[in-house]
Amino acid sequence: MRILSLILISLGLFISAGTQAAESTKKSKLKNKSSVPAAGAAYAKRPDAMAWAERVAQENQLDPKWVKVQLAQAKLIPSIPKLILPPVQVSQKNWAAYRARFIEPKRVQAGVQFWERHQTLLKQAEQAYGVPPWLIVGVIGVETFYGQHTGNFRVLDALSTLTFDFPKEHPRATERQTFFSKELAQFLVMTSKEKINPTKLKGSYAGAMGLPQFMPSSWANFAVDFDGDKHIDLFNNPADVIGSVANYFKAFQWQPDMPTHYSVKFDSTLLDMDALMAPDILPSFSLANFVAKGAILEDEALQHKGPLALIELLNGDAPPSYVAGTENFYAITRYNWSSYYAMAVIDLGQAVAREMPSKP
Ligand SMILES: [Ca+2]
Repeated sequence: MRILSLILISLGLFISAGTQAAESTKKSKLKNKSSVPAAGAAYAKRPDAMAWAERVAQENQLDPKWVKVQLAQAKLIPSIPKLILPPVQVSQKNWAAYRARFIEPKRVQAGVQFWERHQTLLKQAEQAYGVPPWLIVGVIGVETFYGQHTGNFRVLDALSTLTFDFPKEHPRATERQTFFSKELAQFLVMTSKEKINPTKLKGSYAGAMGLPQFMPSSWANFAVDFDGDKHIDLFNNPADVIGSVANYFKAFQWQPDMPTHYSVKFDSTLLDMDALMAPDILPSFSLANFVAKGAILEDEALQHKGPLALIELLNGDAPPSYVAGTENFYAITRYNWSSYYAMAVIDLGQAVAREMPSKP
């Protein structure tokens, strides 16, 4: 995500596993420099890489020779180990600033064009998976500006660097290195299956790919061939992109017709902020319990059946923003583990929906 910024990464909000956008947050900054990343030494001469190739080929029924030939072409990208480290200075989170980066006229306009161009596919995806167009449009807009920023790193180089040269000083080095080793294996499985030359695919510095920035494991588990041409292509095929994002949310329990969040105020005489904040973004409170702890809800929120979470979005020195998040809000955070990300996706999707000439 991926995935965008400073603020959130710094708090480790994006340092998650398995979701496409995770850890790709810094990519847009890099992209702006439009630089082709400098490549360092090749992995052809690294015994650890060749031993890895042998093992992974066996585990995944790949031809060991083919895997070695691919890895031999992979190169260390010196900037990536630095990018994956948590920043030294923790900057203050600022939802208003974060939001302004995504909900802006050019991105909204690109969203309107995307929606109009793919209206039929978006409707088909809603019928097949129960996931509304605005959500798919919001995700693809936040992730890659509708395909404008899909990443400049060769995925093979990025994942090899994070597998064989993961920075040891990272606080969760072993866990993260293992994660990327599995992603590299999945990447080779996917390219072998699709008969794609692995050196040809580009993505984020963390290996997130295509319009929806799927990591290889997400590609393996959630990507779908939505146009039935026997291939899954998340780089060039809008049907596969739209179907795959919808399928991802269905897999993470998106519930049709449930709102993502409600506005919330507080009753200072009842307010138990510590209790309300304790479960973080995980919906844990019944409506009655939520209200008993000092939350004030209105209108349709009072009819809500499922559990709720109090979502806090910091605004730098200004007062925080709060909403009552539902299970659908939580589902969006499974794409990228951040409430700021989820809220940006929702706001962008809704902003695009409002600008659609024929109201969807
Ligand atoms: Ca397809």
